[in-house]
Amino acid sequence: MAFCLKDLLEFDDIVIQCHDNPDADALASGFALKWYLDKYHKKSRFIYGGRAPISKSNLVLMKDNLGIPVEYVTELKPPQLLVTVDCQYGESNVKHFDAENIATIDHHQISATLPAMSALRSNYGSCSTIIYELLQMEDIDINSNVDIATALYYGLMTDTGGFEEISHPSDRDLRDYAKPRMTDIVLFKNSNLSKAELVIAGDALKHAYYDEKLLYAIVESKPCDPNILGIISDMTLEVDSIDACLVYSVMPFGVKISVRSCVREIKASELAAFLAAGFGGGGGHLIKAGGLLKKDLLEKAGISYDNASIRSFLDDRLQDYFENSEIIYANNHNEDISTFNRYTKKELSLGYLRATELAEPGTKIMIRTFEGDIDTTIEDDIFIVIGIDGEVYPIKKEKFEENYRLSDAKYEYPGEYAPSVINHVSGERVKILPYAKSCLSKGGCGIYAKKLDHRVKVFTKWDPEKYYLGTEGDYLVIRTDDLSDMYVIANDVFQKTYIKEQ
Ligand SMILES: [Mn+2]
Repeated sequence: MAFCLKDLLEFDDIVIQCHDNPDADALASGFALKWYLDKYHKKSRFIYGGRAPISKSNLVLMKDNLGIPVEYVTELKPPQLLVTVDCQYGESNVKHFDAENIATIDHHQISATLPAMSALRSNYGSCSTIIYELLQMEDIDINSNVDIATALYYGLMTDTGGFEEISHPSDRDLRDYAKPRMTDIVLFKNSNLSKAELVIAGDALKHAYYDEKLLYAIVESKPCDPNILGIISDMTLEVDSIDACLVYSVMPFGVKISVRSCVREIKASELAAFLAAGFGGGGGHLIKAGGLLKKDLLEKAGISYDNASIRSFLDDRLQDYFENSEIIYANNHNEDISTFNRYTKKELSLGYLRATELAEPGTKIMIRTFEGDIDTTIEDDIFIVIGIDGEVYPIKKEKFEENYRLSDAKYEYPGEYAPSVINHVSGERVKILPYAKSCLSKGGCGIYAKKLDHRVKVFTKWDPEKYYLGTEGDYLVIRTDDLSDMYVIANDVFQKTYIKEQ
């Protein structure tokens, strides 16, 4: 059974703990969780340990204005249950307290074994988003308490660089759903930086390293608020001879990174994910992205946690990224297909529904999926197809009938984020899975494909703005009936979708 908040109600003596040096996301998460426990008259406390109580002005304001009952403690009588939020028990930035039982709610990469009671969603932008979803599962509306809505919104905002680095649809759901007190948000936002931090930004920029050949910059900043990193990277990217930059800071708990790119050959989100792969997580958008490499995971991999080692590690990763990526512009590219094999598409079981089941024809809607938001208009002849990985796309009736046939089998959704549709007129949100039925894709379409042994970015003839990334193990694919139609298919999707021709 998946973890839900009700599980916590089994206990009577509960302590919620967030990481040392709490940030807004940690404060918001603990605050909302305590609010939930209070509703059920459970005795609970919200605490944190570490070197010192919070002093950053935006956090002090947040605590005071929203009435967050958080306590700085140095000792704790072992509670019956300790719930860690925005962190995991036993991590180096989480002060150790004994407890009879442990639960964890966190959005970072797993650093050790998780307790049985845990909600860990590593690809979420904030822990606030997880708490929002867990509350929603219990039918509790965060907007019924404006202090809670404000805290969760601000928690997500600060953990995703002012929403610029959001990538998960659940994060977009919280951003769009929450109704915060905007005067507070504006106030917190403008109390974010101290004069000392502005000096840190200046110092960091003074010592920027520029790679004149590969046109990137790397900047180390002293430990500071992650927002400062975003400000430094925004400024660095504006330099005329810079295409991309990495700004980082070695914090007590991990290396915070901020990545920017202004060329189509580098997606900031992908570069951030690449730099953090195996050590934490990174993501965001084409131009702006961020991430975290956790101290515990770096040390586990034998990288010593001092500034010089971190720098040379990041330097190597960047060099690797820039030197070992092949770029293909499908429009004027001649691939030697003699090294490719021929494959045929298998018949696949998918889901579909008619768009008119969701709203009246003519209604403008937004389909929210794992890959992003798609705007479209409901029409009589529009079908919505749900692919093998849960990806969702609209398709014309004609195309649907040509490429798919209906099936009587019960539809089962394969993805993790249940796609929904937002009606732009009424603002209403409709889950689409209850309407989904089964269909089969007709097989037969032939391709040439080759397994990749290096990183490749393909600009297809359809979209010259954005590339498709293939890494080792993925497949480079060319249509047999159009050799200029090249793209990349991820290894797992390829195995599920294609079969080698005899
Ligand atoms: Mn967080």
